[in-house]
Amino acid sequence: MRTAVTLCQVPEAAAGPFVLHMPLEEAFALAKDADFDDIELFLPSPDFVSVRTIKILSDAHDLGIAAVGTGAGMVKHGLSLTDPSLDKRVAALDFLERMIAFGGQLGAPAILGSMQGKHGGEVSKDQALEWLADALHIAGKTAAKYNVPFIYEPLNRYETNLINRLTDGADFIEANALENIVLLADLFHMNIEEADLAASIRAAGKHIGHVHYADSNRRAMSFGHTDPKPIVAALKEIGYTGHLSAEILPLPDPLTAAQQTIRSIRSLFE
Ligand code: LER
Ligand code: MN
Repeated sequence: MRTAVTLCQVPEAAAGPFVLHMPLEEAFALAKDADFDDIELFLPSPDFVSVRTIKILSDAHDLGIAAVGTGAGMVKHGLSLTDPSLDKRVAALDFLERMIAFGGQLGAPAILGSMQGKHGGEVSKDQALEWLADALHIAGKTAAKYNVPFIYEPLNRYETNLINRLTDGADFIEANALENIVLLADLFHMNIEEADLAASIRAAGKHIGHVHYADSNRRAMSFGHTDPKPIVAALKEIGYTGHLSAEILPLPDPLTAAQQTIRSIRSLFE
């Protein structure tokens, strides 16, 4: 198990659930000070910064790259894999593939969250899920070229109407025989959608490849009302060895949120 903290460089997501919003060098230094193993990057596009620059920062601060988010494709560029427009869907997949290549060169998988989009209007649920499965087939194959998985994230009902629960994500992977796709268990979304977080983690266990470690109110763990003990027990039971990544609000301030995450993880794992 490794720890990670989110670093966002997307102005459109300035109010989003990311701990570090400052310039890259400063953010890497703060992550190291707070004693994280790795960084999760949320960038405006795959060409915002060179792979080489990130490698230099990563080596200088002895921090790996845990994953790269692709949400800017939606929040900045308005791209979704289930958009009614073929041109938009093609552009969305292109953005995703370039993000996979960017992360892949850093040994980091890319995450599909908000770019999965929604069904509605002229797009039926079946149609949207078919497009999603087609895109995940391609994303899984592209990621495999870099020896990383591709991460699919079920989101809560206010962000998508496609797949909201972990076990539905697992069924989707199996029903579509998707290869090299793992699930992201975001404890904030799960707090809204799951009847029992630990039970869902056990049920979807073999598919889970990444965890967003957030409390019920999307603040650092113990700043809300989630009990992390049964969740961590379930993660241990399924043999989870991936990241616990702090995709949380930087409250009351980035350093306190970062340090609280580390304190929570240490208290449960050591
Ligand atoms: C992305 O990881 C996520 O959880 C989304 O809720 C971001 O809006
Ligand atoms: Mn998330």
